Amino acid sequence: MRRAAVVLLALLGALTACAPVENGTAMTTTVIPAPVSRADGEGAFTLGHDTVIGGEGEAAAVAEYLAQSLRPATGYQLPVGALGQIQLVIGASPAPGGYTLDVEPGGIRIEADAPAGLFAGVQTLRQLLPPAAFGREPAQADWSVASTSIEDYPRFEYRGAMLDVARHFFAVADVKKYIDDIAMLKLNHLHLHLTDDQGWRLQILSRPALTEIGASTQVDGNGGGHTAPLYYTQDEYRELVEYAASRFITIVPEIDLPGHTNAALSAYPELNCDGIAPQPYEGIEVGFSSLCIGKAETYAFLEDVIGEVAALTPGPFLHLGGDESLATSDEDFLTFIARVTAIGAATGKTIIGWHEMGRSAELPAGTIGQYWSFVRPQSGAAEHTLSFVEQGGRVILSPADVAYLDMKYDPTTDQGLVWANGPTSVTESYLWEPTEVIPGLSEQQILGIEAPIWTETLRTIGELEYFAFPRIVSIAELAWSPQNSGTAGARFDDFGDRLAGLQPRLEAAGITYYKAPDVPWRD
Ligand code: TNX
Repeated sequence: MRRAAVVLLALLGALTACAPVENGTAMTTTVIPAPVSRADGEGAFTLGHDTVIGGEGEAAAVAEYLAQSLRPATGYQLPVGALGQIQLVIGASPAPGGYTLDVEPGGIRIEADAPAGLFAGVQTLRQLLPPAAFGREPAQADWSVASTSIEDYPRFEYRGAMLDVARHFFAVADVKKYIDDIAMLKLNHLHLHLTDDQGWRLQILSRPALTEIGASTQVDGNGGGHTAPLYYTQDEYRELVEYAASRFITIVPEIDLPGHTNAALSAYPELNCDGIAPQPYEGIEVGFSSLCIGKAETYAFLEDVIGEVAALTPGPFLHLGGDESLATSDEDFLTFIARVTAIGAATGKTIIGWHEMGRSAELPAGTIGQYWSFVRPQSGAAEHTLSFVEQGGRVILSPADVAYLDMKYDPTTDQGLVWANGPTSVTESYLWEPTEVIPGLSEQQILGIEAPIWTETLRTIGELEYFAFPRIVSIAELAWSPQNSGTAGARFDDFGDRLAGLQPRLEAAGITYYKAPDVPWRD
């Protein structure tokens, strides 16, 4: 059975190998997210047994990543040295975060002013190779890259995905796979929604009951299948931070406060105004829990938790939630937000909050707002979002009706939710313009775009991928590529074509995806 699968894979590899070659020259393949500019040349560079990948100093780790990504499929040794036919160079970038990539028959050169730019260039190069390059098994292919010259850089500096590990827990290996999936799309932040009513997923040494009690459940109980605990130890969290960093992805931890806190309230009775701990929660309602705003114990708790999370997290951001605090009075909410954001800012981190946090006029300077209303803002949402800008901050856009990956694709999709204006097709996920969402919010005030995936109905990495792909590709392109001024129809035709080009690569990479009817898939 296993052998048959390997033979089948090899055959598939041989078939796909023919695809990019026409009349002996490698055919142009498309890149997604679309690069800023590209001019194709004559001929092709072909990877072979003697290919060396060159990269010194800060370029060495990226060169090693490229070698590791290509060794399994090509079977070549691809040693990394100072000089190679594929050369990674720290030098100049066309713009921050960007790179240049030149492919000629004699060699390939990627240049950037920082390793993150080289890494983006490497992701482009992987897409210029035959699809089998994404596989983890030896494949037969003509490992050629058509001559081209690319200049590329991101439109927005923050390009994110969010994963809710609270409603359902995802093991370290699953999160690593998701990190690899998003790295391919040049996303550079992974926001982990670590706490909610249904579970507290990060060990806090000074508050052990948070995970001893608060991590005992998830939606629908523990599913019966979990033998390991439903949380990350601090070592496991560090492992995720490091793995993400090796893909130039910054982990953004979220501790959701003051609502969405039933798990914490069930672990520490003193956080409740009546001193009585509620039962752990396994449903999917929102808005029923709140920390007790008036108690000193609440702030002692927050000092402990926020101190540990900040110390564990090398990245600049700390997300403190603030959404859907429906069980907290307006007055209490404002008192709480001023206090908790001050505790957060005292750690040196930049605070991020869901847009409701903008109800407060006492945010630490530079606090970032994350907008999660619709492409046409619902009441109050635009105003609350602009409040962050008035207080010296910027905005991350996650409009729920286009960027929430947990929405159904259409009414027949198993699982998924529909509250955000009904199902979200791939077309809808792509055809919106970030600067048109909030009147008065300029391009410079937008830090970036993020695609959250909430997991009330999603249990496995395959299910996550199925809901994410291909809509996360839309979000990644909106975050990276220059604004395209064509008509909606022309823009989606161009995007759909390139998405179809990604299909054999997703398959080679073992990424589960939805064969959406609005995409012109090639098979
Ligand atoms: C809204 S968006 C939520 C989450 C849910 C999600 C489901 C936001 C800040 N809160 O609590 O999981 O909808 O799509």
